[in-house]
Amino acid sequence: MDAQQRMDEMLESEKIEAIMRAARPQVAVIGVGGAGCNIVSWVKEKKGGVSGAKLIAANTDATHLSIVKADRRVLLGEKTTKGMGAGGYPQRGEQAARESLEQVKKDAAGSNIIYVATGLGGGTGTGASWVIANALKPTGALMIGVVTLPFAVERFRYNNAKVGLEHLRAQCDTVVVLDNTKLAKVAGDLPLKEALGVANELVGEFVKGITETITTASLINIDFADIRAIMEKRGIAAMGVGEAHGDDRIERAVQSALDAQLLDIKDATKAFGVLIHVTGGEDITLDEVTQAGEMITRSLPPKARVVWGARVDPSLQGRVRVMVVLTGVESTFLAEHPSAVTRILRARN
Ligand SMILES: Nc1nc2c(ncn2[C@@H]2O[C@H](COP(=O)(O)OP(=O)(O)OP(=O)(O)O)[C@@H](O)[C@H]2O)c(=O)[nH]1
Ligand SMILES: [Mg+2]
Repeated sequence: MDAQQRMDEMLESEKIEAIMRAARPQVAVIGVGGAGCNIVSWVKEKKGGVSGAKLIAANTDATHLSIVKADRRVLLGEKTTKGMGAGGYPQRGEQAARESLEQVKKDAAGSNIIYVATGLGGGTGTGASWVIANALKPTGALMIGVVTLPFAVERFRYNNAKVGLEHLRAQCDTVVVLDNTKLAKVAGDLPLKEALGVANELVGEFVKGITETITTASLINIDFADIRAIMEKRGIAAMGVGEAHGDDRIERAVQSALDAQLLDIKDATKAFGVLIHVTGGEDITLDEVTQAGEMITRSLPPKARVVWGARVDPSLQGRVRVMVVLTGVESTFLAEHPSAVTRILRARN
């Protein structure tokens, strides 16, 4: 190879690198309220962040915010709540968010995918998350809400959570809903603090797994266009996760992802799109990934649109993890407990 050829090749690879960088979607994860900030913090601390994503923690509670790990921290509504939290009042969370929208917009600027993560039921997350999603909507980013529902013992928070979910659904392309009560059951009736940790981990894994399958070279990559196709304007999504090791690990992981009561199987047959995400240690094989895809698609309606990706995570050595996200499903929570807002909207139609 002569000098000229080497030069040409160098220029070409620089060009490819530059185009790749420009084509890679920018991602922002905004954790809102106590739970949302804990989720962001979990990802940052336990997982070293998300490659290609900015982690933003937003809360009205200054004390909590001071211990949160994130790339950016935003104190919401300094005047409204004086750094003392929204005290369980979503209206206060809403007002606090409005006061601080410029800062949030600045921090999330240039993002193509925005995740808004929150625990519904309190004041800040419930009131501020949809206001933030609404303010960022004009950027044209794909807006994905990821929320947990209150525990059964927090029944008094159900109505707030319902109203918050309805508002957020109206502002997001898709809202992935996880029920804290079901989550705790699947996790084996752990004490509250540990059950919350499991919830944070699950939401964190969802955000990190999917984002990195788009932004970094993976075993099987997912395109931004694929994600858009199944998430854009799809309403509610449900999610299941299964993990296994040893013999027939992939079958067992798929089975528990589909069995986990996190998913309502009645809804599964109505799903518009399915995202299958497989993670394994260095020893995972392409055969296993294919097998997972086949098993899951077999249990779904043939017209469902399927997107799948796979990634190696060396820390999973010997284990495989399968995550299934069903988009365009109905929320049993909203259907079973229509809130005042739903009743008013229904009466109007
Ligand atoms: N996944 C998860 N859920 C949590 C966590 N902490 C609380 N929750 C749930 O999230 C709901 C809202 O709680 P917080 O996030 O503390 O409330 P907030 O949004 O900060 O609202 P205020 O404190 O009233 O301003 C609770 O009712 C719980 O169901 C957590 O660390 N992780
Ligand atoms: Mg709080």
